[in-house]
Amino acid sequence: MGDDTNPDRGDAAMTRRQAVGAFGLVASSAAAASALAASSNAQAAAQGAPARGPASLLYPHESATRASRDLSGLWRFQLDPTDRGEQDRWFVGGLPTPRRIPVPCSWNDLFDDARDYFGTAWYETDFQLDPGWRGRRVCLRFGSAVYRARVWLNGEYLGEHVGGHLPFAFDVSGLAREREPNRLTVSVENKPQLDRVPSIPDPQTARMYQVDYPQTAYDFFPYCGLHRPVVLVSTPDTHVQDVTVTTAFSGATGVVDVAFAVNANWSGPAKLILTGGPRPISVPVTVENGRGAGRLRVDAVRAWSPQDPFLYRLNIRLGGESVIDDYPMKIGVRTVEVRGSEIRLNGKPVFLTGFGKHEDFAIHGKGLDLPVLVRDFELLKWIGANSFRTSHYPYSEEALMLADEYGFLVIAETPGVSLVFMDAPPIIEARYRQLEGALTELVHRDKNHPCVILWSLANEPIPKPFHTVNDIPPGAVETGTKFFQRLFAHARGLDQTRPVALVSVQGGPAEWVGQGDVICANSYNGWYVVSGRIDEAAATLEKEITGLRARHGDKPVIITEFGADAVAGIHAQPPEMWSEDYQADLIEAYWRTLRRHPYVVGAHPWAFADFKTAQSIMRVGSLNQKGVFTRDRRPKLAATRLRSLWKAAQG
Ligand code: GCB
Repeated sequence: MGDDTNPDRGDAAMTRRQAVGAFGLVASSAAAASALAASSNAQAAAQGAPARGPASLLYPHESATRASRDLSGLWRFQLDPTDRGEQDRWFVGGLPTPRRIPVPCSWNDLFDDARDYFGTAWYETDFQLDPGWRGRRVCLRFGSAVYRARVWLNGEYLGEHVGGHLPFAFDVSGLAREREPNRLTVSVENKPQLDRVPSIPDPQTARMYQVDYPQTAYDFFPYCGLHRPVVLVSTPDTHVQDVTVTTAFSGATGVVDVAFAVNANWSGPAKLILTGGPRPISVPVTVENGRGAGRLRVDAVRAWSPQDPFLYRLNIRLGGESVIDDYPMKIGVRTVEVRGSEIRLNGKPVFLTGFGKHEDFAIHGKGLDLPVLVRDFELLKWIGANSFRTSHYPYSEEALMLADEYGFLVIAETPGVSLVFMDAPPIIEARYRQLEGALTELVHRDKNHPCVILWSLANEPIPKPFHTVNDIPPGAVETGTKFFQRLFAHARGLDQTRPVALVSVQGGPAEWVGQGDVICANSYNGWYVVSGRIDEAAATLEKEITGLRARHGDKPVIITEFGADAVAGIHAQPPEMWSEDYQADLIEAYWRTLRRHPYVVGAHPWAFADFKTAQSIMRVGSLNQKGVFTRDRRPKLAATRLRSLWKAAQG
């Protein structure tokens, strides 16, 4: 936690810079960095600090050449309902009447006046640079801020990032003072807007017959704030900026291709070193104009899989005799592909058991919560799950790293939840650009995780919002078709090594879903439709999946959501809706039906645990209670039922 008194409050040279980049962290931080470089490189030079450049987004793993400091703790915090903070230059003078807030955490469950607050809020902390970092490159890295963050250091504007759930960073070399305290100020704003992703339904065009509070077009609480750690990262001036690892097999030999980038167009010798196998493997590489690439061949390779999630350690080491930079990371050697109606991992078909989840817990909201993360993964193992979907946004990097270690297969989803296509073209285009940017950032962040086997571009896009009485506007389906053609092409351009899909509802529209390599469908027979009738629900499901097969040829199908709300402790015989018995029986009926169709390659009941939603007539206690576990992770009847079904299926 920083000190409340800052001797420098207010006297930093202040140049207010324009916000940069519509959405891109790369664009915004790079543009901000070059703007800053012009004005304050003199200060950097005076401190012997490197000239600023674009900040790397690599996860800040430490090594002999790299260190990081997590600024998590109790920061100062102030709501700004009239948006006066920028005008009144709170980033110079400090927050006028702050209270304490933990970072990372959502603000909504902490303060009564902040639960339904979706405007601008300000965060502030002080830190001292490590004296050992003198003269080194220092970056400031945010794991995630929902939704739009603007950042100042010692009164200097660094830039902004728009869109939650993904990291952004700024090079602050020279700007972070070495001998005096530094003040970091961040404004975070989460106004519900039509042109954002996710968006709200347009009250002008959508006539709603059911309105939630706060109004969201999606079914989870719109938590906001600094949700993931804010970290200072110190690297050598010349450093590895980005790494892409792809793996393949040649017989029993693993083939690991590594391409990497070094800042400032550096050229020189480097080495790739792989350890963890019987003996280290090292390959020399020549870096030219900031680009290096090499291939490691691993004899008798241990392939990564849920059964054996073995990770090798890869070091990208710049320099010859004396090491300039060393970036360490863990990698798994595996392949994933769609062949006919199968998803194949390392050449063998897999069947996905698991859940759609949420980052959600009482009081923390969507703030990174490592104990909950570990407990969830333990429960996933206990129940016999081998996979999960990051519904409905990118999860923390810590979750992905842990999934690599536990051996979970991950469907990694963008924040594109509940997209609709009845709004004006400029709104749809703004959403497209936001989503395309988020997808770029997501693939860039998670491309090296062996656990990620499928990109999900969206969850339940629909021509018009649910709960509206309007007809589907003419052209909405075609507009969506074009939208997804662009998005699929973009995804496939970013990553040729993984299949891509979108998650549909009510099977359609077929023109959108069919663009995927895998057909992912959510299905709520027995709940929203065919309510209360489990046998009929199973018969309707049967028709649904044979319909998907007829429409989409031999592509593999995953039923990515199904289930029923169950209030823990409610029982009924015969089973009826909202009871634990009904939920367990419905899930079992789905499971048995799905298993009769060999092209169905995954069954994910919705959801792993109960989670917070907006207030509505549909959600008892403002919770979606389709969890197989309660919000505090106690198993409902469905959990023990699934455990025996899944264990039996695994033999
Ligand atoms: C869905 C959505 C999910 C909801 C779920 C429900 O189809 O994808 O976000 O929470 O239904 O329970 O209504």
